[in-house]
Amino acid sequence: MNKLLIVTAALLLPLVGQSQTGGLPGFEVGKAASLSGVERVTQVLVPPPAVPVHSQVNAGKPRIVQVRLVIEEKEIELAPGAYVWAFTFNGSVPGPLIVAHEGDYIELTLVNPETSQLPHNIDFHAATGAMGGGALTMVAPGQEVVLRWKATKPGVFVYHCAPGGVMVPWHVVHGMNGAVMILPRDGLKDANGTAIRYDRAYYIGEQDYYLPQEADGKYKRYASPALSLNDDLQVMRGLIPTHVAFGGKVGALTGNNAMKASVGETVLFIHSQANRPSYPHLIGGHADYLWERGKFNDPPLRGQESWSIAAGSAGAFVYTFKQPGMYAYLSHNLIEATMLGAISHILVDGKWDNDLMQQIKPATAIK
Ligand code: CU1
Repeated sequence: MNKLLIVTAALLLPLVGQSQTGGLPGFEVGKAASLSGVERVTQVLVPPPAVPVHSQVNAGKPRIVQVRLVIEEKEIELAPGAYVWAFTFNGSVPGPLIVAHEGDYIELTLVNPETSQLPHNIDFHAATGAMGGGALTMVAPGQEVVLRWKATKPGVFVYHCAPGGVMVPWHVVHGMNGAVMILPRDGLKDANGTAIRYDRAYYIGEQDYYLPQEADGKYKRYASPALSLNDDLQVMRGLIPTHVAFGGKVGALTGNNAMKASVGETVLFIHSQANRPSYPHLIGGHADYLWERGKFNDPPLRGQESWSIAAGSAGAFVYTFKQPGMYAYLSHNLIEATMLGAISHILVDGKWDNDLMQQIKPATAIK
């Protein structure tokens, strides 16, 4: 009998060895499609507001898009005298935009260097299962992990760190979020199916911060992120941010840091907010085509003045600039725009069109 058991066990061992792994622990795992022969491309990620080089249409077969995110915890001065321990993907707040096409696979290597003090992971709103991948990507300092997920939904989507409980908002409001853009394989379209193409694209990640202050109003500064935790939570509980930055810092995209465009150019803007709503508006322009909820299977709205970005989502719009000058793209909660930092600039060159707007008489004293 014992001999029979040993023989049976020996026969079963190869089957056990063949069982699928890689899924959520505790569940039977189905086999992935064979990806042998599928083209692999490495995407070079860039700090926002830049977006990676990409094609707007990809009529070819789905590919595996390899990306690498290295976590960096570092103190930044987000406004004069206002410091925060930023938790970043690849060093930027927000993290870089990742671009792929519907049907592609994203293969992420997430690296948490030994120099980090905290564990981190990543939840992709564009992905399916395992807390958006958060349950399969937790990495302690000194670890790295590789996760592959299939892009089944076209649109723009948030990603963010989600290490559990109150750590989720704490990491998110310390900058640990970004966005993914999954383009339809045949590109963007209007409600009639007519192609929409853009000449350039910008990614604006809106970041709310909750900085503790001294009794005299000065912002507190901490020797490590953990030391700020209790004070941070007190401010976060009030739900009123001390800063709301377009880009990781107040003024990151204004003045000399303005985004650039030219009259006649069609620009795609992607805007994400991982933690609270926003109300974008382009002063002196419009959203010619707007995917307010950021999902490209929906027909875009046309000619919009202001719109909403839901907490934990991204939206996208295109605008063809018709006049030169400095534009402000902001949250039309004007208090947040002017007092907390929720504003960016776009410097547009080109020729003014008097038909669209003309000052008939300069300001002079009333007669
Ligand atoms: Cu994190």
